[in-house]
Amino acid sequence: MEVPRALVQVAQRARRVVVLTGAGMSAESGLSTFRDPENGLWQRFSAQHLASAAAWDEDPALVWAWYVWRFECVGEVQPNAGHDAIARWSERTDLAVVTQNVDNLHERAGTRSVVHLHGSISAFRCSACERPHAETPVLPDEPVERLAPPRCATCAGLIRPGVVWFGETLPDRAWVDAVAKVSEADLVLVVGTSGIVYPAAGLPAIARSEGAVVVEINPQTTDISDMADLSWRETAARALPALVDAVHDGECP
Ligand code: BV8
Ligand code: ZN
Repeated sequence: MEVPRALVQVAQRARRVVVLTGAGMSAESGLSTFRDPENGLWQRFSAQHLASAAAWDEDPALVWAWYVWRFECVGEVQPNAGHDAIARWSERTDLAVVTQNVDNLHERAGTRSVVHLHGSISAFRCSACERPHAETPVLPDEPVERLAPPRCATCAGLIRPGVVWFGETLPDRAWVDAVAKVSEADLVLVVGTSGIVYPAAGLPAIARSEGAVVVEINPQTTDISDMADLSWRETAARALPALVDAVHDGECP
């Protein structure tokens, strides 16, 4: 596969690299993105609605069932060649991942520096006293549309997924880390995001304003395409291994 020459040159020179990822990064692992509807049971629901505090207040059993289903999906898939390439690159370069994804595929591929802007689907906590909840949920054999959330052992509050819902602010630490990393980067790769959800979608512009080269990897145009220095219309699992090979081939061992 032909890798854009300008990208290889920038990547070889880059001392600090940040990879911003969205749902498209995990698509080739078999996880649905937010734009292309879930298949089967959940296609009747808008992901953006279910991923909101309003939906939780309205019907916690519906929202809980959806998250337990997604939690199980993440457990059933593997990191793809794109996740693996980023992990390989991170062993030889100062590289950090800043992700909107709540799955743990970057970590399972071996990338150590991962900032989760929107939380993690494998972290659960009490919606009342915020205490972490260690037990991992299990889905009944038959797919269900509604499943009662467990109760907190301390205050009997409802246990919720450790993700950031629409209308909720991002964890301070994660946001401050993300802004610092993109502001110090030489190269920021924006992989598999439609660039619609804020404040995450504002990070590429912050990076550019601080002098980073911004390169988009996405088969489709997005709300970020105009401000990117270069857009490579390719998929994550095809483009990233080719790029990392090209970067390392050019380097003296
Ligand atoms: C907040 C966790 C303070 C849960 C998620 C400014 C302007 C307008 C609106 C707002 C604004 N500021 C705040 C808002 C409101 C809102 C927002 O942005 N709304 C949007 C929809 C307009 N933001 C918030 O509520 C945020 N909180 O701002 O708090 C506040 C509060 C109220 C009012 C003001 C301020 C919290 C947002 C976080 C919500 N939680 N996830 C869960 O996952 O269940 S967001 C969730 O959706 C994901 O984490 C991700 O961020 C987003 C999905 O976007 P993508 O990842 O980009 O995925 P998408 O499906 O859209 O696109 C996939 C892309 O991949 C496509 O481009 C496709 O072409 C590409 N692709 C497909 N296959 C591949 C591929 N690319 C490469 N390879 C492939 N193989
Ligand atoms: Zn509690």
